[in-house]
This record gives sequence, structure tokens and C-alpha cells, in this order.
Amino acid sequence: MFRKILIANRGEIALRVIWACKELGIKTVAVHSTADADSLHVNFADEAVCIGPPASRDSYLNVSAVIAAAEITGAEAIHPGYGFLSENAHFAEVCRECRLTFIGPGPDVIRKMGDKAAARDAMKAAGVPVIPGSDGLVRDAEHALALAAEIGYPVLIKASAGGGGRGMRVVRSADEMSRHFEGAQNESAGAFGVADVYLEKYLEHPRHVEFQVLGDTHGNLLHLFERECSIQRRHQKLVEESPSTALDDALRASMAEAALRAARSADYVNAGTVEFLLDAERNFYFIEMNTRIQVEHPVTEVVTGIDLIKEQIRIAAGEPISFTQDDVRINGHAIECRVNAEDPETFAPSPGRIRTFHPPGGPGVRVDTHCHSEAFVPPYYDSMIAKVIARGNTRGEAILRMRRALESFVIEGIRSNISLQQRIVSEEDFVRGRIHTGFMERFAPPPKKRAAD
Ligand code: MV4
Repeated sequence: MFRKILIANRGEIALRVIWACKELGIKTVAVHSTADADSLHVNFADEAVCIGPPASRDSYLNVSAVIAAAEITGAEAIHPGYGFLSENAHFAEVCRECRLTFIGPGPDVIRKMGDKAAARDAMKAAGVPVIPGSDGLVRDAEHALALAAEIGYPVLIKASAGGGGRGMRVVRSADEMSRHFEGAQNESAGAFGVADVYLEKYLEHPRHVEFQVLGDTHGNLLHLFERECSIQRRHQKLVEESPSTALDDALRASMAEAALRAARSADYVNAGTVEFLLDAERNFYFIEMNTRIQVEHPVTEVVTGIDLIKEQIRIAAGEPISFTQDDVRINGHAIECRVNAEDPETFAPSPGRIRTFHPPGGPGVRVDTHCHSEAFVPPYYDSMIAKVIARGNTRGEAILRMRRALESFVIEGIRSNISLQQRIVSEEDFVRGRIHTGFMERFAPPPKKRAAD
């Protein structure tokens, strides 16, 4: 096992990794930007290294600064958390060259899954269902028109270097094709430096259901069931739960089998997530594989009783997964609400100094956060400041506990989306489990006021 791990991240996930290391008897090194010098992850780690100014590209995304911090502190492994360098194949490669263990899959797997068109082709070849669409990349608008004529409108143009929804364009008829094709290419080139796009049949309001998988270096590969993540806005998830209300045992087993087939075909090692879209007729299709720990991993931990971060670390150290597939059972139901520092109506970010921070507790409630009364929420990073996870023996009990937890969560000094989350978990459709990726459209922000004219 490792003696010392560097955590190349900030916020609640950096703290979450520190807790796991403490339980495993591993020393921790925090890295931080100047904006995060007083952050809790810096305080609770055994050592801390400042790696640069506030902007992520100069600190948390600065490969040489992170590697240097690991070398001067004698860390043997790096946990990347989510976001930042977590799915950066180049970073995983540099770690390997510097004899540092990257806690995640190898660079080849990260690269393959990061190329969404190649991942789709590989999954199709492995016998995992994919949405009807292009084989590989689409060359130009003519090519896209020909494909769309075959599979039927609407179609979706996706950025191959994208994922998570950036660089996507819905095309509803042939006359829209050239405009949207170029729009998608330009957005992709601007955002990722690569214009490559591919095409799929567009599914209206599918559900997003993802499977957690774990693979070790001994050839063990297993799944920890699903998370339902349909409630999102602008590709930011807001509420996640496990199990999904859309699956029965037969569908769950067949999706789990497909997720394992996907991971097996990639020789997957460490924690990963296989994302599917599920349509109203209960057809499911692979869309992407994420090669990191995800924000919403706690709902899986809470219903299975398995500590995913500790498993990631054990796997990276060459140990076998500490349980078998038969040991994995869903016990009850868990829901996660992401608490963001933002206006609950306009969704505008609301960074600043927190004055009061009183997180909820009590039976079945877990809060993952790095915030506290007096904490400063800097404007440079993602606006998520806490995750509230409620578990119940039934989904109904989890909902009641979530409502009670959100009611007693007090944050003053900055605005938060807690009132929006309360409205979501009280919506009739949510309570009935009737959710899909269009659910948040009913909470649209008010139209922007135009300048006086
Ligand atoms: C789709 C889709 C409909 N049809 N693909 C958005 C994020 C990225 N991971 C894939 N996404 C979608 N792909 C086809 N062929 C609809 C979405 C989508 C979505 C997916 C998951 C969760 C929320 C979403 C919100 C809007 C669109």
C-alpha cells in the first residue's frame, strides 16, 4: 500500500479523498491555488503545496506544478478527483514516466474513452448497444445529410472530443444541416481544439442512467448497479439517485451486463462509469464512458455500503477488489442534491464570503462539503459547495429525509440553490419517479431584462 498520496484537486472531493486516506493509514499531500490557501483540504492534509495563482489553468491544471509537488513531498501516487486533470491522458502518461501512480485507468484507456466517436465504434464492435448513427467521424455536411436521410430526423451532431454535452447540435430537418454542422464543428474547435464531430439519431427526453464499474489488476471486474442522473440543467447534474425508478430487475441485469461488456472490452482498471440513455420504450444505448470517480459516487456508496475511494486506492496499489459481485446489493434508496452557490431563479453564480453554514445531519443524511461558516467561495471554480445525500429504506423515506435535510440547511452570506432543490424534490413528477432529461425545463430562468430602449 502507498505511504503518501497527493490529491490533485480542491473542494469537497479533495476532503473526501483525505478521509479515505486517513482510514487506510496513508499520509496526504494537498495542492492548492493561492485562492484556496485557507481551504479545509489544505488544513486537513498532512502537507500542502501551493501550485499557482487562482486560474485553474495555472494551478490545478498545471501538470508540471502538480508533478513537482509530488516529487518534493515524496508522494507515491496521485488521486485526481473529478474534473481538472482526472481525464487527461497526457497527465496520466507523465505520472507514469515520473514513476508516480495515477489513481485511475491507464493513459491508453483514458485517451480511447475521451475520443467519443472512437469509444462509440469500439462499443458497437464489442456488442454493446449504441444509438443508430455514423461509423466514426462525419467528414462534412454532405456526409451528414446522407446519414440523416438513412436514419431519419431529428439527428444530433456531437463533438468527438466533447462529452458532457458541449458542442452538440440538434438537427430537425435537412435545411438546417449545413448551419448546425458548421456550428458544431466551430464550437468543438473552439472548446477542445479539435473540430471532429459524429452523428446520432436524436432521442427526445431520454433518461440518463449510468452504471458504476470497478476493475482491478487481477482481472476482476464488477458493477455496483446504476445511478439515475436525468435531472440536470445545461449538462450540469442537479439530483442523482440510486436505484433508478425506470429499471426493473430484468432491465437492470441486462444493462449491467452491457456495462461490464463495455468495461471488459477496454480492459478497464479502477473506477469507471458507463453512461446510457434509456428511451420511453425502455431501449438503452451506450453514450460515453467516464474514466474518473464521479461527483455523484456517494449515492452508490450509501446504497451498497462500499467506499469507492478506498477501493480506487487499493486497486491502484495492486490489491484485488475487497469484495465480490455477489456481495454487492442495493440496500434501500439514496438521493443526492447538489448545493450550488448560485441564484435559485436565474442560476447566476453567487461566490463570496459565507456568514452562516449549518449543514443538516440526523438519520440517513450525509453531507459532503468543504464549506463552513466564514469560508470564502472563490469565483474561479465550479459553484458546487455541498452535496446532500439522503438514504431511506424506500424511495419515499429518502425523499422525506431529503426534504427535512434541505429545510434545516442554513447558508447565509451567499445565495444557494437550496430552495430550487426543495421545489424539485416536492414536484409531483419527481415524487412519482417520472423524470427525464427535459425535467428541468419547467424551472426555466426568467427571461433576461433587456437594456432600456
Ligand atoms: C444524446 C441525447 C439525445 N440523443 N444523444 C448530453 C450529454 C452527453 N453526455 C450526451 N447527451 C445527450 N446525448 C442522443 N443521440 C440527449 C443528451 C442529453 C442529455 C443526456 C444526459 C443527461 C442530460 C441530457 C440533457 C440534454 C441532452
